[in-house]
Amino acid sequence: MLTETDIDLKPRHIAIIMDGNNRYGKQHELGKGEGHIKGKDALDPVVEYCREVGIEVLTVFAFSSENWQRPPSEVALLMHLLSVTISEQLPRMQKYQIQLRFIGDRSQLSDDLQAQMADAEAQTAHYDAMRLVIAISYGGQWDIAHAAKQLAAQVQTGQLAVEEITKEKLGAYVQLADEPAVDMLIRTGGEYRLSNFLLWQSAYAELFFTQTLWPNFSAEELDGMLKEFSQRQRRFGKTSEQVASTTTN
Ligand code: M2E
Repeated sequence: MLTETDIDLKPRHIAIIMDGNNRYGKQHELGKGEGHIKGKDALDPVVEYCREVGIEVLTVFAFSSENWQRPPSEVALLMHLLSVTISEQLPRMQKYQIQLRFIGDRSQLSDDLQAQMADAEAQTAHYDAMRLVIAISYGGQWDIAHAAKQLAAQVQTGQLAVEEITKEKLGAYVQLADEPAVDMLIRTGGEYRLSNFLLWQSAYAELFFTQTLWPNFSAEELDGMLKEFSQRQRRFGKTSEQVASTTTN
């Protein structure tokens, strides 16, 4: 686990692309979709670890805007699992005092799921040990276009001049504008892509990729990544000469 001396070098906001559920299912000869069920349970120890070490925000990619193009049976299963997971997570959120938030295009989701999400957010709104953000029907390009639309509407009504548009103004309308920027982005499952996740929010994130399929990912592996993160941050604050001149960085 993390040591005291690492404490100022840990990320405030970790984002995870939880990839590899289907490949895990195939490797273990599970039925169709059962990899996602395994994947659902892999999140719990990661959440507990993040809370334990004092991570402020953990954002996970549960369902992307591109996932709508998966086979209808898989989409249906994922929607069902999302609903089941929210119900399962609520008592855990209370136990650990974690606030649950959702980002993404909710208009694409069923009325029932939208209501369940709003209810979960309301029930956990006052918990302050950590924020767990679930990205559902989320895409980074959708997010930025959605923010641009808000500014465009202000221009249209004359509240805002075109010349006044800045990255700060646009950044105030992207999802999670009220949270610290992502400083550590992890992708499991062996692919080296961002897949349209938090594009704006991850502009300066340290990137971590692992071959581990999401259902096999663990708090131990995350702990190793946090140690690597703190070492990268130490190097970042120094010149290459300073790094070369120290034996223990
Ligand atoms: C998740 C959803 O692929 C998804 C299936 C459902 C579970 N899952 C993976 C999530 O990411 C909702 C909550 Cl509250 C927590 C995790």
